[in-house]
Amino acid sequence: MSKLVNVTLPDIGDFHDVEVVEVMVRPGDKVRVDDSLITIESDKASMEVPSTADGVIKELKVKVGDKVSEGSAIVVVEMDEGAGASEETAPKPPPTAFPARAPAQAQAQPRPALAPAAPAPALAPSPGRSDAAAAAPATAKVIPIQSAPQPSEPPIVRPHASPAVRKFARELGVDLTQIHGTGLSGRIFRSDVEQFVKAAMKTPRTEQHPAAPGLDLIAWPKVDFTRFGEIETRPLNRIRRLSKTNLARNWVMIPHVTQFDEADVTELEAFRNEINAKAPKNGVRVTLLAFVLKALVPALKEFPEFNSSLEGDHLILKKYFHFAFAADTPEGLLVPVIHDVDKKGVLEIAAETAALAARAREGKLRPADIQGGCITVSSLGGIGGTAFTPIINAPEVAVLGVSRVTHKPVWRDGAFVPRLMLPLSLSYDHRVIDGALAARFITYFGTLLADMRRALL
Ligand code: CAO
Repeated sequence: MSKLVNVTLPDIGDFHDVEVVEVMVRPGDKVRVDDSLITIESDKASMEVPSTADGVIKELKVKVGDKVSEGSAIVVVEMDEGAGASEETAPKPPPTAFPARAPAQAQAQPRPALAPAAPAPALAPSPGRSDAAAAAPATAKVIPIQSAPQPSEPPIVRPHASPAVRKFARELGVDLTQIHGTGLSGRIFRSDVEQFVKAAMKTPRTEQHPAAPGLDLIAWPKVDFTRFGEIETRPLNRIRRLSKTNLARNWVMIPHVTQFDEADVTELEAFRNEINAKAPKNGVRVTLLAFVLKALVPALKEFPEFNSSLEGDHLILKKYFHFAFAADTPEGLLVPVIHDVDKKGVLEIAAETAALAARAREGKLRPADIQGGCITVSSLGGIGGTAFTPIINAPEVAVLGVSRVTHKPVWRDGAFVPRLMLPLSLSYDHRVIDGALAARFITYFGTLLADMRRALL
């Protein structure tokens, strides 16, 4: 005897019309209680919605791109009578947060902080009816994956663990990705976290890998500013909170060196103005950024170390050319990625840059828009300044800062001639790139911008 259970989206706080960014199951798939069904993503958080029933997926009620809100149907699960279901699906007793499938989960669990799940009243299926419409709603509990898409972060590998175990690990400062769970498919239980902590306590400190080894800093100064005058306290938004921790990590963990240079873009600017004079025809306004991105392709081909990531004692050299660029938005700094720049022309790159920058400012970047970057370009040329020291966007090994072009007298053939010079500030990871290599790279890059025909060679 089987029954159909409608798994629906629970209360996810103030979020409405949240986008489905991933559907992890297909009709016919077997699912267990707590297996993830879909991922939803708002501008504030990503969350997984797990199944509340053991059984077989009978029907998908959503697809990628759909917008869902509390109560939206997600899937219909065909359950064997007597098969496992979370307490949310059972008429009695009142639901606890998680099913009792493992000792660590048997107790009532606190709700995840970002997405409180309000269990819906449990409804029994209509007797005698087996169609999806008659299915009993079973409200799923969403699990926050991350509070925001992280600029150019590698794809998130999310360990299997309940929110309570995650909370427990968080409280102890344990990184769940370091633990191999003893549950099914590596699921991590509270006991696994405890074992991990015990083992770590026994390991000599020198063998451990703390997030910032060797940093023995004094406490941050605590000052009562009100003693000195009027103040206003403004909470950091999500993007600034993420930037704060990422930038701090990158700054302390990567030995940065910044190499400065100037590229002669006199001819390039003349060409760009010519293109833009035809802008209505081309339909796109080309800025220097598009040429900078395009010229990076031959530069990275010539100097592959700049298209790499450091992993332990290995250098991962990438054969693809996906370039990130910093975009200044009202919410803070975001870093969208243009993929396959080597396969695109300057007009296409310019159009895509503008579209991505617009999406970033509207808070509409999709996860794919911010992943896979090889190197970042940070252009402050439209604003001003002569040079700056950009911070590398880990796990990349270099970031190219671009400042405002200015006319400068350049000594040529026995006389000063006015040339349009583009200031470049290249920060690089000195563990991967030697100073001489960086100087060669930036010099070569300058020759490409001075004569873009070289980029075609
Ligand atoms: N020198 C002089 N003028 C420049 C220039 C340069 N290097 N680069 C761009 N400009 C001009 C453009 O041509 C454009 O002029 P018009 O309006 O006359 O056409 C104007 O400046 C504005 O350009 P833009 O900013 O709209 O476009 P862009 O392609 O140059 O840059 C983007 C796009 C998204 C990178 C930019 O808008 C931005 O957000 N920059 C800030 C990045 C940032 O915050 N970096 C710091 C991060 S910490 O490292």
